[in-house]
Amino acid sequence: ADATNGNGNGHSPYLEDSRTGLGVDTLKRAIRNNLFYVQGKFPEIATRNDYYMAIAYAVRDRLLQRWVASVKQYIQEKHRVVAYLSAEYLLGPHLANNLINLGIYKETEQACKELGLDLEWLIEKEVEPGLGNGGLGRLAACYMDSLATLEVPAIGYGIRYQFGIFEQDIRDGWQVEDTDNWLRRGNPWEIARRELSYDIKFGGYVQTYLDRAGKLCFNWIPELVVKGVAYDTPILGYKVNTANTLRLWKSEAPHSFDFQSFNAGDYNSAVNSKIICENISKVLYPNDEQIEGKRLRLQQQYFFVSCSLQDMIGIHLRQGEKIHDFHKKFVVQLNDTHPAIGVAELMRLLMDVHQLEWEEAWDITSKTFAYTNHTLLPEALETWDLQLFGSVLPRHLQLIYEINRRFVDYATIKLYGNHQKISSLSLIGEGPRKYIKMANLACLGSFAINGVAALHSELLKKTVLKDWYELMPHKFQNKTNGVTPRRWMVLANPELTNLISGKIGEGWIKNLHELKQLEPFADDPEFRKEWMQVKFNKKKALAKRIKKRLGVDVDPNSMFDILVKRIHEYKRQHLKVLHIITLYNQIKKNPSMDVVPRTFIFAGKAAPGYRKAKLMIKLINSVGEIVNNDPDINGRIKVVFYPNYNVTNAQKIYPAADVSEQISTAGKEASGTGNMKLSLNGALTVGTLDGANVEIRECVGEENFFLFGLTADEVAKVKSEGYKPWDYYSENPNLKEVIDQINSGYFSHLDSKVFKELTDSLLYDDQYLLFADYQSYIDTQAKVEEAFKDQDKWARMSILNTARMGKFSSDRSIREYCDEIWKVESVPVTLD
Ligand code: CGF
Repeated sequence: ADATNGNGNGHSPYLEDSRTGLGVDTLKRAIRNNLFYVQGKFPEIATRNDYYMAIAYAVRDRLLQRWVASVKQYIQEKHRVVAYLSAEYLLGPHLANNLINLGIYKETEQACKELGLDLEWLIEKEVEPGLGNGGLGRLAACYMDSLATLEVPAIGYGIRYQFGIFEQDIRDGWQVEDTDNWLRRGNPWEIARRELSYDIKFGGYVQTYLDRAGKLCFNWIPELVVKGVAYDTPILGYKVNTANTLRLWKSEAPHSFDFQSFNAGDYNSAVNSKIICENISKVLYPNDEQIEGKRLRLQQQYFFVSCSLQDMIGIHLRQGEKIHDFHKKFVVQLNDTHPAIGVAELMRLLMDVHQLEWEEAWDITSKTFAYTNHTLLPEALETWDLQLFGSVLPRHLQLIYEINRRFVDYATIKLYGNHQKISSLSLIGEGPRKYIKMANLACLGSFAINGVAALHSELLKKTVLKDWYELMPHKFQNKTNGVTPRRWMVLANPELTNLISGKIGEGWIKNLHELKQLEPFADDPEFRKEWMQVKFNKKKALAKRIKKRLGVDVDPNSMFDILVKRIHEYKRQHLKVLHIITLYNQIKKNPSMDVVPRTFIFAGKAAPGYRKAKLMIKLINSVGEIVNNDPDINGRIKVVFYPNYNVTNAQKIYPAADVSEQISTAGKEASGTGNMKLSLNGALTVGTLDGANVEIRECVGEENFFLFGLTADEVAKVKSEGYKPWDYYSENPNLKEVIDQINSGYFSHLDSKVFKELTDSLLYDDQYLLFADYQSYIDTQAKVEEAFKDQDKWARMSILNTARMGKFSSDRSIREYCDEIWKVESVPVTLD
């Protein structure tokens, strides 16, 4: 097979298959028609965006047939449905993905060509919907893809943020943020369902009264009512007819204008309520693994959860079913605790709106929800100040008190006398200020609780959810994360896709375990050559982008050593910097030394309020400035910080990686999913035994993985024995030299204060044990360098990495969720 443009066994994932009934000519006509009828343009005056829109609408039309058929069939046949509740969906651009899943990439490319257009150039025009921060939101997007591909009836519910994750620029080495106005040119992939809206209450107070039968009733009189309007995006599976719905809620004022105030001459308050309502879905909070105890954030969470539950109940009742059977129709997955308020909201809806008694309402609720935990950082577990909570959701505060009262009664009997445990399990935290513990609400209200990698799920049971595990062990499960091979291989790396399919066919795209069949080709010198040629081409393409974006020349023959993810102390980007400076010092002392040329590529966003993370970005850029321009180094090592890491950029970076850096402190990263995408694209991992690294290493073989650092148990032990980073610093001359150099201002134009906050935190605290792992990391990097010198051996290891990644498809994860938690089945959709 031709590595760059062949299509293997005559099959290509880009070739239209017979079901779609689409040919090049029809597509051309559709594009021309859309340009005229939708954009109101003709070729002479059409812009690049006009053509992008014309193609997008042509493709959307092809999706709609499948979408309508899916909805119709689900309604008629009344299947059990998964509702995935997530405050974030990091979808990435739609066009290319939909072309691949429809199987019409090649046809569309040809149609464009015949119209004098370059499809790739138009694809690049798409502004991605960045409605997520990082791993958690991207996981939700991969899961939506797999649910549809596996033909499982599912609805994704979330928020249609007007502004997604900020755009990052780097100025003078510092991160600067700009708003992400992703809707500025319109969004051809969504359909506004204005007829589908719900009223959401906030604030106010609760009236209590007895009804005629003497039953105690509650009437929530809100201070504010907001309207949630549904915006639907079809999510098509790969070469199936299933197109599921991603339903995102936009907040609006129930009446767009307060005419009473306006007529009374009070223009400000007339528009004020509109602004307050619209603010709720205005912007995504840019924090990953950090809690933001802000009123608006709580309002966002409640807003989308209430809209979604009301919507589900509506669907259920419209199908002629009884409210009592709600949990048989829907299983609701809580993606982290952000939607955990759903537990109290479903109780409210069942009791206050649908008049069920407490016992039955609780029975239904606790059979409906399942909860995925994504973090081991205790500080990232969400809590809400009780007073704030009560002022936003007074009725829910009452319900939570009552849920808790009943639970504490139960726990008191079960855990007789163990007050400490009972208070740790309580939904309400005591202290100078009381607070609501959302993880506890999620654990209590869910029938299943899962971690996202084997190690993470084990550690949950021993640490942050220990008491829950001891009380309710039957609820605990593990569901190791996965990534969709459609976006992360077929779309991001068509060259490798074709090379692989040329040898083993295309089955692996839907059944990633089939990649195993590649293993024997690792021994084929010709295949190894082709494999490395694809890698080289991808590195060349990335080098070109780096040059264009940053003006830095990087050599595609050098080792591309890649560390891309959110910037966080526990992810230890600064450990990588310590390695780079160590290497720099070695070369400075011995300029003629034989060193493998390396390009260190970083990318990632820091939460705007996270000072140390922003300082880490500045450090990377400052070191780059010195290293890249030092004549003694002579280009042998280069440091690049690629700005604005998002799905679009990730698709360009992963395929070009030789080395994947997964260097978090063991016991801190729940799973990681970048580690999977990089390894799938043939990168070799340098990693700690953390998150899913553990399972990746098991699968690819320890000889194809560069392990370093303390284990999670060792980390705990070192800490409990009184960790003293200063000792490591004073006893390791290379480490000392590096830290002193940073502190001397060597990388900051002799300003010795710039990085002091960072170096002080390492010297006197070093929560994430960089110093303890430093030497092991340096030694392992020397092994990486040695291995890279033998390119043929490296190629073998790289092929085996890809070949053994079968487990890490999100299809496998979703299958497990379906079988072991959700109890839902595939429903193949038929087209009329
Ligand atoms: O979720 C994360 C990521 N930061 O979004 N967590 N949260 N919260 C974890 O840190 C990752 O390890 C994990 O892969 C991801 C998705 O589960």
